[in-house]
Amino acid sequence: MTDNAPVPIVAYGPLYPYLNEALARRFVVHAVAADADLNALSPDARAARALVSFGSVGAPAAIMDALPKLEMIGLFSVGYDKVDIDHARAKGIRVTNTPDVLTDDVADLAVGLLYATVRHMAANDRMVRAGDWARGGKPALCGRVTGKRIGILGLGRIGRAIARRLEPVAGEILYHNRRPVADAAYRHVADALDFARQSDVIIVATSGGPEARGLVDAAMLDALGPEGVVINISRGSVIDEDALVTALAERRIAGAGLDVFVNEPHVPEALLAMDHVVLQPHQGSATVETRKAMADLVLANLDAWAAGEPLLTPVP
Ligand code: 8YV
Repeated sequence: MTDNAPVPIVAYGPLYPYLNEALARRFVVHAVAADADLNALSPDARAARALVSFGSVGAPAAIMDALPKLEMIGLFSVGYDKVDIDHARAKGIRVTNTPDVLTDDVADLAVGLLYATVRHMAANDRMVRAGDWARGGKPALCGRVTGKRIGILGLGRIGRAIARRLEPVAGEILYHNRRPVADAAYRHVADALDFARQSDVIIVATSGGPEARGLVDAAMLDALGPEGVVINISRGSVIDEDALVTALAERRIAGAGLDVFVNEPHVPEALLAMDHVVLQPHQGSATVETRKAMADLVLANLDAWAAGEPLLTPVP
């Protein structure tokens, strides 16, 4: 910082209230809606030197171009697929995210979704509430989790945390990454279709973005097969969503547990009527403790930037 004048920043899209309040104590905050007309920004907002944004809103090139003094983007998420990283790099804008602090909660949700899906927990809950059980209805028998071959697609921080949780119950844990992970005790399967064929469950834990788009396609779902289950806590775009809906509708796979979708908050209509699907409104990191830890990490990065110190968690 060059002087002690209050630093203007932009809060882009809705933010978590605790974060909003903490930002307001440090900076002059200009709220800009995610769908705002960027040509109509006030001169004060255009003077912003930092921008804070939710993962689902990110920072497209247009908002960076609309803020000529922008130096730093503090992202309230680990995934930065909605930030135009190349554009930020070209403009010398630094970007931070919130890794590690959310790993355990996202992994917990993945495991919860696995059990909920395989054990028909959401459908059975609906059955009890509807009074069908009391009227003598018999829930269908379900599959089991214990002994299953769990395929982790993307053995990064979150993938490993999921694997650790499932070690005591899995028949085997295998993973598919571009390259084997040096210190991982699990079996690496280099070919995506082989990986799907050898898995009973695929848990999608890879990071999103263009390279991962449509990684799980119709061929992979068919390789997983009619007893197979897909869990996704990563990004909706990693799965070809149309192919997934069709495979579920045609029972070419057994079920899916989904926390993320291509066009959030909109979920493909067909999924809403399927009992073999468990749906969550993108809740991976949404615990009181983790959302606070994420906000604190955004703030710590901004404080470091404002003090001219090294950023804590810069996006690589
Ligand atoms: C967030 C997430 O809920 O961190 C991520 O990448 O997907 C979630 O933790 C969401 O993006 C909020 O910013």
